[in-house]
Amino acid sequence: MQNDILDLVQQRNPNEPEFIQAAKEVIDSIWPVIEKHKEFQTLKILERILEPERMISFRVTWLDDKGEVQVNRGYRVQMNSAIGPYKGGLRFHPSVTPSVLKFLAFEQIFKNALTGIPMGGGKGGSNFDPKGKSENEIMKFCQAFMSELSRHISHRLDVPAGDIGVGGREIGYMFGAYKKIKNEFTGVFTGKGIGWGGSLIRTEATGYGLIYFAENMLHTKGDSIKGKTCLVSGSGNVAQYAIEKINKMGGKVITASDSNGFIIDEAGITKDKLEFLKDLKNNKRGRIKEYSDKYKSAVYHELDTNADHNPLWNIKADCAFPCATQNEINENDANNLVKNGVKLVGEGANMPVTIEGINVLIDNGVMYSPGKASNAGGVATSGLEMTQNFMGANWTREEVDAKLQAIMKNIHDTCLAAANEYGKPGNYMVGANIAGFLKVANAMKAQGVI
Ligand code: NDP
Ligand code: 2IT
Repeated sequence: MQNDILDLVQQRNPNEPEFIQAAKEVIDSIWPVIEKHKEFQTLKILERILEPERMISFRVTWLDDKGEVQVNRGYRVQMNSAIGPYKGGLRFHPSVTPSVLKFLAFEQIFKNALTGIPMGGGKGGSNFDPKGKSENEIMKFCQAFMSELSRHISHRLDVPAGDIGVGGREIGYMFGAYKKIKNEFTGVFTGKGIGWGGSLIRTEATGYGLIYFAENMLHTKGDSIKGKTCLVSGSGNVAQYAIEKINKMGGKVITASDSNGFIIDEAGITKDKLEFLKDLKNNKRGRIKEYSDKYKSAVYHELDTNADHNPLWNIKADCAFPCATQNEINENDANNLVKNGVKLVGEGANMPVTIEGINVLIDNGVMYSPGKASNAGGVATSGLEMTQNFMGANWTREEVDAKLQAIMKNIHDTCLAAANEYGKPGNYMVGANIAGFLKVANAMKAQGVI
């Protein structure tokens, strides 16, 4: 029966390895729940949750600075609306495919359920590559993308936000285009600028939330981030604010990366260096290599994409926070982390550790948190932004941060309680999948066969 469902997923979604990987992890984790709740079998809840409610694919045509016509593909996966309007980010990256967006939308269902805020699961994006594009080209692309996506979203139906390649700048252009087309000002996006409907702390929320979650994990062992040496990958939104919070909590971060390579700075990416990194990545749109040109304490390593392991994960440290992209830690990397004494791996990215990698970590007693739990602070704060938009309110930094901390603690405790109840104490992956699934499955059951 369990294998029948996985076979079905494989047959229905051929050539979609990322989606199948995410599905397999969830099916395996929640199987004891399916066995206990026969009604979920009769109602085919699992089969339904694995099928997007709606998937939109569209052409995006735009003119580049040379006056040449460019054609990209845009998507929105509206995966599940059992507990609220579809909610999830948009990714602009050449690697975007239906498989990648379906895995992200699928994970988003459970993540959003864990936040305790009523939000369904969705994700979208385009194979558009923002790298090397002018400001004008980014704006033109965002407007062309919205000329179609605007038909399929609204503040009550589907509320997109940022993800890889989509930050404050892109949200601004897309929100502006939506407002122009629809002739209405609503909270149809989150991650908006402060002063036009955005929430304080939303920019910081994913990285901050990740470290709040890790602190909760360490507290269960009477330990804390203070004094810990940490590895971080990525240098975008999630990585930057994870580094900031680790520094604030008394830890030290010695790595950061981009798709070309990584830097090791044994002296730590301290406050001033982090400000340089933020300016480099967010304003100058530069490469991580420039960090080592500026700071002599750092060494740059070019990434070899054909290698069977990533040397970034082969450095002595206490904690590791993958914050770049999916499948960036494989089985070999996980073995290297264990060998180097890493005691905690917290996922900032979505699905950065492969299934084989997760097994190595868990089998070796490494504390491991899945992205759908530990990176949920971003979407949770998006939920807080939606609430403020509906209320017409603007909460202070302190108010939003306090709510974020409470949400991360609640997700942490919920995962542990579910893992305990199903005989897997300390297994945050099983706990997150079960707790998220139960919430959505019960809502689907209540709403009938639709
Ligand atoms: P950004 O675009 O701000 O940064 C992405 C970073 O990851 C960049 O350093 C980028 O390098 C690197 N990267 C992207 N793709 C690859 C790749 N294929 N190989 C190696 N490095 C890569 O994105 P975010 O920080 O927002 O997102 C990072 C991760 O966190 C993603 O998995 C995202 O889904 C997840 N996430 C994001 C949330 C958010 O609120 N933004 C919320 C929850 C999860 P380069 O500059 O070379 O492209
Ligand atoms: O993966 C994610 O949770 C995000 N990219 C954030 C989604 C959101 O709607 O804030």
